[in-house]
Amino acid sequence: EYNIVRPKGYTVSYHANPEMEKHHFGQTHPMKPWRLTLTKSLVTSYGMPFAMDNYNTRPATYEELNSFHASDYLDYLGTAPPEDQPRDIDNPDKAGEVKFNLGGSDCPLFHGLFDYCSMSAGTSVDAARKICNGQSDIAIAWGGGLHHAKRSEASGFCYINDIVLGILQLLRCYPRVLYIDIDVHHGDGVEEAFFSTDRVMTVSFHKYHPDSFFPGTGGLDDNGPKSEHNPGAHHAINVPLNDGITDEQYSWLFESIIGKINEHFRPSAIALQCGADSLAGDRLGRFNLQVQGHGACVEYCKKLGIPMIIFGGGGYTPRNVARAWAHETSIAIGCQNKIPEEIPQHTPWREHFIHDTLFPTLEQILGEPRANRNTPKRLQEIVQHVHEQLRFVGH
Ligand code: TV1
Ligand code: CA
Ligand code: ZN
Repeated sequence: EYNIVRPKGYTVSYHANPEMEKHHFGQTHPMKPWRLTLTKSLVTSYGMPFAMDNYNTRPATYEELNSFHASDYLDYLGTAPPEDQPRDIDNPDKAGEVKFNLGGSDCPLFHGLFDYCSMSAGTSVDAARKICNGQSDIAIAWGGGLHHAKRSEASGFCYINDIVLGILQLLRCYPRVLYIDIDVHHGDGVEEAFFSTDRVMTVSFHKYHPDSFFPGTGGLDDNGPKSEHNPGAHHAINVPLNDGITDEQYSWLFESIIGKINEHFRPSAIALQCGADSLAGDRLGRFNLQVQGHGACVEYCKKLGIPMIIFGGGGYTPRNVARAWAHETSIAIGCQNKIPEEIPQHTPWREHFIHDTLFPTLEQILGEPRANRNTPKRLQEIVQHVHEQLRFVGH
């Protein structure tokens, strides 16, 4: 009814597995897979599926997971009993859980965990394959974006690093991949996975406060292990930020930094992690970003005209996550000016979208905005540092 049509000259694909949404990390855990249902509900009520290729994705196979993750880790992940289940009398020890960081409060062992992880990874791997074989120009995988998972370790709500799996697929057909991470947390798992290659450049924007904000890594000077024989040196870029950053500051930083990186590194594909916990009012985040400022990052990347995968990630206030990801889906399609700001009357769970609009104001979201602790001088210094790093990259 909004006359949303396929974009001219390029293809957008949407990759999701609705079974993922039914999983629960636990009553009070901040990660709510149900936010994907809310996102799909908005995307659908605006009529966006008509303008995209929609894929119901399969779970990733063991071999696909094994392209990054260690076998002993995957085997443990596949057999560890859920927390509330009495453990096998013959195997009562928790050694594996300690070793792989499973079963704590951040990374609980819940029912269907391995299926959930395989489905998330499946959406990202499928999205990457569609980009590789030229069937898609912008592939969307909101169920992925789990950037903290390590080769043999779960971390920060992430068990399988679907982004690394996706980038490994892209590297089969593209010489250079640029990874960009706008989640409020540092994208440490992806950064570490590609520390030793100059074919992947990683850039994370995040809140940085080593002793009080997870994961504590990602300082301005952390640019990858600097050794004579490491081609990956200088290919990790970190943008450490303080509480309360605004749309204007963030867009300026993003465009100054990504613009310069694009000139020097000349990526042949982009992997963009769109964690929505960088939005104002997030349960875990600390920034003052609005849906518009978050979406401006997607818009800027799209305008570079390079094949791109868009992943989800964090985001702990489900109504804000759904607004941002629906808006960003519309940017991918190029229909953002055709859809009304007001949430359509027929949207399932419309009552969750308090304020009835895609673009609530900071006052509506927060009441009193969070104090902005980012000075213009510091932001200038950050851009300056990044530009200096880039002298070591490309030509
Ligand atoms: C259960 C119930 C788990 C309530 C976890 C916030 C909870 C957190 C919970 C929480 C919470 C974190 C740490 C401390 C490491 C721990 C998807 C030394 C109210 C990509 C992951 C953040 C972010 C992990 C993931 C962090 C992502 N913050 N309530 N846990 N220990 N963990 O600080 O980047 O968004 O907070
Ligand atoms: Ca980040
Ligand atoms: Zn996060």
